[in-house]
Amino acid sequence: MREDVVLEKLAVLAIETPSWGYGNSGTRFHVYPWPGAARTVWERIDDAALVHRLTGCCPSVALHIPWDRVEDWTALRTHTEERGIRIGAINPNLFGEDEYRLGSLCHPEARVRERALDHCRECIEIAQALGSTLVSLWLADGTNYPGQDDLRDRHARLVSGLEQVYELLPPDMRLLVEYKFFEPSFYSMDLPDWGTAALLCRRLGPQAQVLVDTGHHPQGTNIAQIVARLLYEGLLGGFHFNDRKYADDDLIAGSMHPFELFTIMHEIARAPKSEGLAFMIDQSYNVEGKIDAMIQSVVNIQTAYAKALLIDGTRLADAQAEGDVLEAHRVLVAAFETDVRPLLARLRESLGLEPDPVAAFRAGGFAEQRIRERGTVQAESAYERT
Ligand code: LRH
Ligand code: MN
Repeated sequence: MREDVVLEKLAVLAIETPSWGYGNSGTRFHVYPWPGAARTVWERIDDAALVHRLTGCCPSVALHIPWDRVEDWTALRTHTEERGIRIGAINPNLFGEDEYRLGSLCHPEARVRERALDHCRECIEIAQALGSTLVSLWLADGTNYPGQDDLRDRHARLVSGLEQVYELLPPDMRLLVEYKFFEPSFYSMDLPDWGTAALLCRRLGPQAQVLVDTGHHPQGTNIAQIVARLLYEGLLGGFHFNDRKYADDDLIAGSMHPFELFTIMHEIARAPKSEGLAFMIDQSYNVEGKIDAMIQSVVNIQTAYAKALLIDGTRLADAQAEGDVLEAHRVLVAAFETDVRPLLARLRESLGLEPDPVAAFRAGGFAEQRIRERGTVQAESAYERT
């Protein structure tokens, strides 16, 4: 693909960052407070705006409710838009209340299912108030032991619950359905895989699409193939990009499996239609700084996409047609091994930005300024909360 076309496509790649990636977060063992980390949704949005200012490609921030709840949604919208970004996906939280022990939309008791539906209704209203057209739903629902609950009944509740959520959507709003194969449930997750999510979205209707979180698959899963299939079926709505070595580690995208991220972006680059796909980051940083880690993730996603756009599609198609297996693979590897840093630097310079946004953050005094303004918040892990 000609370089100018590659630059054009890179210039329209928009990556949404998660508000929850800017605050202190940790594991069940401990939360290590980061000096200057965002303490409130207002500061989390300030940091998301800084990431957009330094990268030029993160015009929206995803919120999680109630983690980001405020009294005055209009004030939050104004605060966000005054800083040059907008509110993106609204994530309901159907796992953070005591009564969700046995699930939310799939809970055996109608009372709890009603409560979960109420929360989804409220999140749709919040999205409307904030000018967002995306509700991104992940369920922690599942069981921990065989026999704990009836698996067919739970699926029936899931179908009924999502149908009721779907009915609540205004015409311009999309529902992203996120699956995960385990955790926090350890025997069955009610929404465990892409197939279940695809069946549900097909049943719900055109406003429902599948969200692929790259950390939510069993080891060895071919995520690029899942993406190719969902694109073919018109059921792919977007991504939660992150990386992992073992489980749902929520590490920097492309930090463990850059070639896997490249193969995923190859499916996106060759897709006839990829407009409207939500490219979102879903990560939390336990031992490193939040803002520069987020910027590094953005850079890694841009890098994977730039390399994918450089794949020689003609040579690839010819080799595939001739059954020249190695040549076909070598065409991909040639693009993957291309150093696209100069290309990305030119893109950023064309936007009036520093060529290396991580270096720009570190040299810009932004971290020091935040430590002066915010200090260091004492954080506590689940264990220490007792
Ligand atoms: C679940 C998940 C989901 C979010 C949460 C922060 O593992 O990926 O997308 O709600 O992380
Ligand atoms: Mn996710």
